[in-house]
Formats: sequence, structure tokens, C-alpha cells
Amino acid sequence: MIELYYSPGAASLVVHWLLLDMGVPHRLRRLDLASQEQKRAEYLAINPRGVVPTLCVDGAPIYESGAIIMHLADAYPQAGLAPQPGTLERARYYQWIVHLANALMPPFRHWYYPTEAAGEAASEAAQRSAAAAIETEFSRIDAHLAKGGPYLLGEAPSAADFLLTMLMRWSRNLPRPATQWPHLARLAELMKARPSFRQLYAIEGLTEWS
Ligand SMILES: N[C@@H](CCC(=O)N[C@@H](CS)C(=O)NCC(=O)O)C(=O)O
Repeated sequence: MIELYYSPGAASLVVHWLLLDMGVPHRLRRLDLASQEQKRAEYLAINPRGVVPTLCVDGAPIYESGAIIMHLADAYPQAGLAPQPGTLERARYYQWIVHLANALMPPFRHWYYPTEAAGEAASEAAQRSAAAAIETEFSRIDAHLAKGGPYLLGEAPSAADFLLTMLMRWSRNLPRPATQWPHLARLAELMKARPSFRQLYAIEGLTEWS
């Protein structure tokens, strides 16, 4: 039994989307972040940071969205969303997922939780520097796609593109959203055309960036 602890539009989105895209049966456990359900003792027991997502596989919890999607893409190889282990393609796939998790997720955290790093007084500066870091990264990724897209690994989509698309979605209300970069916009368009994206929106009740 696969269970996903999620909140609509949050970092759990990429896991939920992949489960739908690959047709994996699962049960959803919604957490209300506004009322801090993610900080309750019973959830902290499976996710010590108190964040979403957590995926429970037969009761065993896994956290970190990048790790979860890598696991799922391997566990369901028929979906063809992860290159063969030991290949150069696979190394690049790891590279992109780890890079997105390291270089883009932290500035997004600073954008959406601007007081977390240094309090209220520094929140504007935190958002400014977060937006700048995100823009720098979007420029680098767009340049990479220009050389050999339309996906991060070239011709075929992988789980890494699902993660990138979620991050692009998070930029929709930033001063410079991802879709202002042409190759990122193309990738977003391709990923949003997948039937699972509509399904995801319907289930999570999302409307923005549809
Ligand atoms: N690196 C983590 C990020 C998880 C994360 O920060 N989730 C946010 C939502 S996008 C969250 O649960 N926030 C609630 C909180 O921090 O209390 C992952 O990718 O799983």
C-alpha cells in the first residue's frame, strides 16, 4: 500500500503527479499546513522536519521529494521515466534532480518563508535574494535546454522534468516567472499537456498555472 501525505500545490505535488502519471494505486492523506497539521507528533514521527511530502510504502516512510520520485521511477520502470542505472544518461538524471533540490528548492523556501532565515526585518532582502537566485538558475537551465531539449535529458521526459515543472509552477507569482524563458516555457507546455496534469489539478483542486 502506497500512501502520500500531501498538501495541494506543495512539494508533494511532484510525487502525486508522478503516481498519477505512472498509474500507481495510492491513498492520499491530506495535511492542512495552515493549521500546522504537519507539526503534530504523529506526523513528526514519520517526517522529523514536519514538511510534506512523505510517502509511506507498506507503512515505511520516505521523505524528500527528489528521493521519492527517484525511487518511484525505478520501482515502476515500465513508465520509462528513469534511464538505466550505470549509464551516463543516468548520471545526468541524478545530476539534475540533485541540482534542482540543491540550487532551486532552497531559494523557493526563502521566497515562500521569507522570515525563516533572519526574521521579519530581513524578509524583503531574503525575497530579493531568493528571486535573484531563482532567476540565475532559470537562465542556466534555459541555456542547457537551448542546446539539447526539449527535456532536461534531451528528447525524452524523465522524473527530473516533473520536478522542474513543479518548481516552475511555484514561480508563477514571482517577479520573473519561469515561462518568461523560452525553453523553460516549451518544457512547461509539454509537461502540462500530459493527461495526468489535468487529473492532478482536479484532485488537488488547483486552478492557477493550468
Ligand atoms: N526539500 C523538501 C521540501 C519540503 C517542504 O519544504 N515542504 C513545504 C511545502 S512546499 C512544507 O511542508 N512546509 C510546511 C512547513 O515548513 O511547516 C522536499 O522536497 O520534500
